[in-house]
Amino acid sequence: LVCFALMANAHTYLTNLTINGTLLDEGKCIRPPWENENFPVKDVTSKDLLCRTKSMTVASADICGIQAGSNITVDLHESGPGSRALSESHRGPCIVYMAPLDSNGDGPVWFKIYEDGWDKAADTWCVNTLIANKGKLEVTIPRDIAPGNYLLRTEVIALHEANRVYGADESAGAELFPNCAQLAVYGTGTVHPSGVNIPGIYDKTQPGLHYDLWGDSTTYEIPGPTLY
Ligand SMILES: *[C@@H]1O[C@H](CO)[C@@H](O)[C@H](O)[C@H]1NC(C)=O
Ligand SMILES: *[C@@H]1O[C@H](CO)[C@@H](O)[C@H](O)[C@H]1NC(C)=O
Ligand SMILES: *[C@@H]1O[C@H](CO)[C@@H](O)[C@H](O)[C@H]1NC(C)=O
Ligand SMILES: [Cu+2]
Repeated sequence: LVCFALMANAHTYLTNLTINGTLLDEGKCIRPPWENENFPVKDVTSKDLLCRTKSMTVASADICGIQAGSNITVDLHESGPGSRALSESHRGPCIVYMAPLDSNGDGPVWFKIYEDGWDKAADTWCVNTLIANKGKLEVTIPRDIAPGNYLLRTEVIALHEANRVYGADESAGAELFPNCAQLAVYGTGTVHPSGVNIPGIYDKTQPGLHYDLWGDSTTYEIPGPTLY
């Protein structure tokens, strides 16, 4: 039982944002509050795929201001400040999406702003880089998007059980770790990017989610739409 309790938390979640070079307090602008939300989403048709919560009614109290075109650093950790990003066994890509905040994540609103998969030559996955960078991932907010409030959705996908399609047995399938944050984007942009539905974008059988880490693949296809 103790072992199960530990394993249940041995994944990763979004802890802190760094904006304008300043590390913000743990949980600031992050949605939902992380407590009890450190679990993998395996059913990609679940509402949990949105922000790892079925209930988008629980908003963060804050919306963090950021200039379009500037960078945000997100911090992902296994069990709070100081802990590792996640287990080395959890190899896979990192993907970041945005959507207008007033959509609450519903509808074809999500556009992809960042992705990092597998560097075959170096045999390095985004997760390896994330662990080496002590959980930090730096992402650029597109310069040309219209000012306004947005959801930022970070996603790490762990492929260690993804050689079997989700549902094939109890542990089969990729582990997805989505988290969201609330941002107020400033700038002079005018673009309202078209988007996709979450859930709805992924299929458990697609090659980016059904993938054998130890097989003889020479490529990895990052799931989701093309980059904005
Ligand atoms: C996140 O912020 C808290 C302060 O709220 C700080 O103690 C902690 O070290 C920060 N976490 C990381 C990973 O920097
Ligand atoms: C970052 O700087 C912008 C000005 O460029 C400001 O509007 C915003 O509130 C700052 N964000 C934080 C979190 O301090
Ligand atoms: C912003 O982040 C990108 C990676 O997404 C990086 O290439 C770039 O150097 C960063 N820019 C600054 C000013 O730190
Ligand atoms: Cu895990």
